[in-house]
Amino acid sequence: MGHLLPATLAFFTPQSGGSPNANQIDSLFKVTLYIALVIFIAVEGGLAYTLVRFRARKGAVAAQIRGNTRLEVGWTVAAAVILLALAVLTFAKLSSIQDPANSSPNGDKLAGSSGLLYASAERKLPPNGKSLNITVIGRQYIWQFVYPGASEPDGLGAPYSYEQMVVPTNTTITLDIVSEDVVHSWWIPQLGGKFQAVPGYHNYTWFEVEKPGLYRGQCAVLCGRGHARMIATVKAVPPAQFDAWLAHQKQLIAEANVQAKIARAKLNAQTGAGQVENP
Ligand SMILES: [Cu+2]
Repeated sequence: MGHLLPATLAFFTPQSGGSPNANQIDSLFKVTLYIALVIFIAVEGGLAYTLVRFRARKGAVAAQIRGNTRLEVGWTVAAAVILLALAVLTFAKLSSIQDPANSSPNGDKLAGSSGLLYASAERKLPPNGKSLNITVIGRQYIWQFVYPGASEPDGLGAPYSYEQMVVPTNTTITLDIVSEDVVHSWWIPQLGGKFQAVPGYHNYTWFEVEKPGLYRGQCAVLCGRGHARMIATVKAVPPAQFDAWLAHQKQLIAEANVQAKIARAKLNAQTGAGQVENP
């Protein structure tokens, strides 16, 4: 029974618990919800009471009331005060939702590889300037994630993964969200709000996962026939495990590229150079 109320409320409130910004959104929502609940109960209770107390009776004559200045001024001022309080609270919390915070002390060290640091005039960085930046690329119908660690000066050779993003726990992750074709929408509810991936534009957000685990999401805007299959998961693992995974992923991609190069050379030898793309 003690779990019933929190469980019911959780059904009506945003998912949270994955990242500090998602928790802030959740607490803002709950403040508004509780105020609305009190007003809802007061209004509906008053209505129900009035219906019963002043129901039609034989011989009863209804009182004819024409306005009540004090009451009307009262509810107008009260509504304005509530609105103002909610606005002040929202703006007070907004920066901690939008702006990335520093990683926790036991997060990934983000040291040793300058590729892990990212600077941009538009992107907001944590106060210490350090975050793990991942580029989220939306395309029909799969999400691609590009991690820092480009091996070539033009930015190529960076490790990447599809559908599942792997991140270190307790580390500020900044996202650079782009699209290759149509508008998609990046959304992992437990890790914060929705962000559109719009062709030609960059959108930025961030999160920090405390607990290792899987956080699920789904492209949140209808982007074509395969939209339903455009799922996304974020897998949070301890920093050491992440570093090992990233190195392994990089190695797998390098090996696959070597195999592709051999296959291309073989095809070119059979068909003549220029017959195969990217010789
Ligand atoms: Cu999509």
